[in-house]
Amino acid sequence: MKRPLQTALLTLTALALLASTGQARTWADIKKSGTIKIATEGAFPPFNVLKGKELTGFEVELANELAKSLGLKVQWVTQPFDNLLIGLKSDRYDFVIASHGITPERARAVDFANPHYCTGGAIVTKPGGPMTAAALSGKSVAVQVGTTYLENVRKVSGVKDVKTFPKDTDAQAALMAGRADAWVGDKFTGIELVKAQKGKVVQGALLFNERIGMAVNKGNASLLKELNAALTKSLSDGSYAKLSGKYFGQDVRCK
Ligand code: LYS
Repeated sequence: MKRPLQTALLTLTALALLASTGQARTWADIKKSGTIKIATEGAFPPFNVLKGKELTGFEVELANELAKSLGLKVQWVTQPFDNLLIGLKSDRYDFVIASHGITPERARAVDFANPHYCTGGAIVTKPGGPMTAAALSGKSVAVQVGTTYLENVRKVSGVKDVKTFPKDTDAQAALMAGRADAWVGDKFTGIELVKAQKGKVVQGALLFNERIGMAVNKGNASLLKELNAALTKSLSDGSYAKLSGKYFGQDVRCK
């Protein structure tokens, strides 16, 4: 892809302009049907990952628990990351949980729930590679398209080449294969990669911090209210802490 920044900006602008079809199901509609339709990417371990036919991960389990506490069955949909908010705007599902950073641009197109975790974008490289923003000068960096990683890498001055990939795992593979000097991605995903690669890569500096939230279609206040209430309950009754401990060995809620 030649012009990742321009493409990303166009996508966001198009997204903000895309009129909702006005068919978003309200809380009353969803409650009546008994089933909530949730979309995720399914390619972002350990948050959401499709293993064979099984969809799992921290966000998948969290959303399943929230739906259960709301008395609903779940129907999951998986979509490439940069299609997720577009599908939401077209009312193809009720909400998205796919590690979206809450940004002003996205918040013009969709409404975000209270954050369900806090994280940051980190540099991962091979030993001896660039570990800081300054060290990225003159280097090539692999990132997933449509992400806050891309947005933030573009702000680092002097980067020689930003290589974009449809999937985060492809961007990681580019680093491993030596086709990029660094990969920028989620710090928790980075920790997993470092573990899996057993010393072949190391994690460097954080480029930015972000709050991650579920998204509903713009104006779907009744659904947003229920999601926030279920999340608040999970955060206070110990179920969130238990799930976070299972996946990360720590509590990843925003403090
Ligand atoms: N947190 C990043 C963002 O908001 C990426 C999330 C998912 C990447 N597969 O863009």
